[in-house]
Amino acid sequence: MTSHPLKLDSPPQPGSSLVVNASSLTLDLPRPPRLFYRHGWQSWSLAAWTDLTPLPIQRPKILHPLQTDPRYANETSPHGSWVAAVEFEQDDILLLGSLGLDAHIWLKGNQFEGAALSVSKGQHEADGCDWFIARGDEISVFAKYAAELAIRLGKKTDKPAPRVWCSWYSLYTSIDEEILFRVFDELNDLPFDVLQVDDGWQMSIGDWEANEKFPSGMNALAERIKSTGRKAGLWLAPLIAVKSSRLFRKHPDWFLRDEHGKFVSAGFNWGEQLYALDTTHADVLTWLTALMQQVSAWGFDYLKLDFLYAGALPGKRLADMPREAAYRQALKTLRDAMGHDAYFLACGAPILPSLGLCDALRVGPDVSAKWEDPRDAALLYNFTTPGARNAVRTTVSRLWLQPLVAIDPDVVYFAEMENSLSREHKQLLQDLALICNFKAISDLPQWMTNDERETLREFLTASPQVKRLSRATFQIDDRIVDFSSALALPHPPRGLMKLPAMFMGWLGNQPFALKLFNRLNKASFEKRKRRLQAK
Ligand code: 9PG
Repeated sequence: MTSHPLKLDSPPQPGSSLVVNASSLTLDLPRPPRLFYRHGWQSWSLAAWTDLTPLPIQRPKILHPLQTDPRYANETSPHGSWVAAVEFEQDDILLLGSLGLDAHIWLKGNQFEGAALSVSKGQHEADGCDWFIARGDEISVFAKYAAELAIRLGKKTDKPAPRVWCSWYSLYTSIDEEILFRVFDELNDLPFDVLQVDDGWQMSIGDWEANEKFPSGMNALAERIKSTGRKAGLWLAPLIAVKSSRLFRKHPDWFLRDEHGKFVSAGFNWGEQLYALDTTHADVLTWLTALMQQVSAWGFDYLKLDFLYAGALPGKRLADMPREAAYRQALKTLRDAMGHDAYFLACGAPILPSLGLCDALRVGPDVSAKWEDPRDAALLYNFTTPGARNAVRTTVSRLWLQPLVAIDPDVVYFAEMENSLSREHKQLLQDLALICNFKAISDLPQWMTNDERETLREFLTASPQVKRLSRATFQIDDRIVDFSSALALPHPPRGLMKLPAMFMGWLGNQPFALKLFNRLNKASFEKRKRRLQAK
């Protein structure tokens, strides 16, 4: 079927919806809206209801490939990946959502514009691109959209929601087997289903073997966890590598390049430039399969696969296929190779193309033990960096995905120690985890008082009744929880504040500054570890 551009002069009546097939779509709005629902590309990218003024371009630009869809990072009109909505007044929302994988939507003046990119470039998808349009109250238009997506992409598995202890938000990369074994022992009486080892165990980004901090090897690590009857969890970022890795040095031809033959940047992290595998290479898929088989042979059966966006970055692939299709093929290969009994959490992952292929999906940025970093929020206008407020804002704005996949709001905190969140903010995170029914924690047992430990135990065993009351409010058993304080965006830098904003944007773009920042961070994690060892 060939798909054509389509122009619709009037949207559906309130309470109704329709599906149309078009390569691109223009939809006249019946009246000027007051709010816009912006949906970011991948787990960490901003999703929020905002007013109609264009948002400043988030900084620094060097991080665009790992924080946004780099293809649209410099757009100024309100826009979003796959789905957008406008609010005319309370309970009167118009949603335009793609049912295909490669669409982008803009609000231009009084019109929605949607484009399905592989189609408009002439590479017709076999069945064209379907678009879903609905008008009504927010909860029901998003629910109808989710139901249409479930038909096309698949939905939630019936695996029980895991209760996870994850090493990242306390030890960061400063993990070693001695410290983890101690933590596992001291957590023993708490009802966790998964103990998950995060970043820090591997030789290098690209070389997924135990480093010198894990002398007993990965088998022993998984065995130690499984001997207590729990699932062994492991973090990996299988679709990226750094240039210094053996993988990159051995197979530079496996990495994604642009049309000029230059390696495509997958962003900058750990003080290094990141590169993306081109998953349309048969050899890359074979390597990914072997990697997943290795990880499951070690004994890990809960996998947090991270930085997955790299598989869908724009670039010139060996096989000419839409980037989202290339990504989905890679994800399916990873999924099949790890086994369907394993629990698969996708992170840093493009949202729509991950549906149906993973058990859980991170739907917001990382939390941290801080509410908000004023440098990132007010100067860089970046809402994808770690922080509790950023995580709550984007996760609450993506709760409509719940019928499709288990949604991971990231970890919550209980300990006072090493944490600057107020009690109220800790409670908001815990409440959001109850709403998502995805409970993950990183607090170290050594940090917790007896009371904190008991509160954590209650949290892990709770299964409250949850009811959504409005965009920002929920009823959890007999309590009302209000997330409004997290949802708003701060003002863009104004007046004299524009100067430090420009300076920070420039500084954040310099590899030397990011390297230095990374070193300082690492030093503080190491210091924290020494404090712990002294206890
Ligand atoms: C390990 C971490 C943790 C964490 C993941 C991911 O620059 N960034 O925008 C950026 C965002 C998230 C991030 C790293 C960098 O963290 O979400 O849970 O596993 O990797 O390195």
